[in-house]
Amino acid sequence: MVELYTPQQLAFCHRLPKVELHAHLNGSVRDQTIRELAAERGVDCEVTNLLSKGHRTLSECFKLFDAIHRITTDHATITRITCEVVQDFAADNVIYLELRTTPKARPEHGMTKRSYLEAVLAGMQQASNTASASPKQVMVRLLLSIDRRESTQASLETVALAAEYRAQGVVGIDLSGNPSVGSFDTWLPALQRARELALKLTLHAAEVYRPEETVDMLALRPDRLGHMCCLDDALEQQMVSANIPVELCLSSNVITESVPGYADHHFQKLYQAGHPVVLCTDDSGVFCTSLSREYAITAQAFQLSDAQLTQLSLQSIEHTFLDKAGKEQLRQRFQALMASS
Ligand code: 6MZ
Repeated sequence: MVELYTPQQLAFCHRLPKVELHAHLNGSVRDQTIRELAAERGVDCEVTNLLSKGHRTLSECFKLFDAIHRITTDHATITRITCEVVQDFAADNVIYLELRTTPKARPEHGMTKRSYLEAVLAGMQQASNTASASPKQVMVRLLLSIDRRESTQASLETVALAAEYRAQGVVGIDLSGNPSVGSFDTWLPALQRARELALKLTLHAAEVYRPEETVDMLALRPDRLGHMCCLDDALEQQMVSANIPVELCLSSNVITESVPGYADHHFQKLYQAGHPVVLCTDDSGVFCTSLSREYAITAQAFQLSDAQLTQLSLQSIEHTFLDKAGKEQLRQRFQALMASS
């Protein structure tokens, strides 16, 4: 088997201070935690079967998310997984994490979108409390996701919550979920509302080929785009001229077969054209990866030097949803860590 990267590349990428901008909470849960929760709820067979598959199509992925959601139903579990996910990114030398999650109303579990969000914030706080003595500090901000299965009303609720919890670290809105489900006009009112409220916007786009939808998404001029795997020349041109940064998740795209292999990934084309791109994990739990590993895979697939990787990571700071002062503070931390390493 061809090695995806060398141990030296992985070691360098691990040491490199990094910025994660596209990570879904329930897709980033530790394997061990999933197995524990599944065993507690007596559904270990179903979950273990789904987990054990190395390759999974996009639709199989969404079955796995549904299975994970069935075992992360209570507030204490949401708090636990949030804390663990933040700790895992910190341990990987991620210095800034924009975590995203879909607030869920589950009346049967006494959960509302608001109480779900509060449970996530409690997990962020717990991680921050336990990290106070550690040199590996990660600054965390939150994006609230709208799932493509949600109605106009439900997506408007999510946007209202995001605006209300801005002071607690919510910086924007994401549209995600099974790309073959739903129609863009359902969530457009909520996305426009987010704009009016000055929330930042990132959309999962062109994870499958849906050109009419991608045109509508580009017309909204989101602040960032996720994936952009399946484009024709005209759409690609539009994206490039709009200069919208793209969150790229190589392992996710290869495993789900949105792109045929690492060497074929559109990272290369966009990077060489100088288009703003950010390497991300998507779902580190579901795809058994880490941000360091994604950097190492990219380094090997496209022969990037340590200096180019450092630059790529540093430039990611520009595409965060922090304000100018926040970005500057993060740049200084990045430079200080590089100088001391
Ligand atoms: C689109 C994805 C995704 O929100 O419950 N999600 N949406 N494409 C992907 N590529 C593989 N990976 C994850 O985290 C899980 C949810 O994130 C979205 C899906 O809506 C999934 O249900 P949260 O924390």
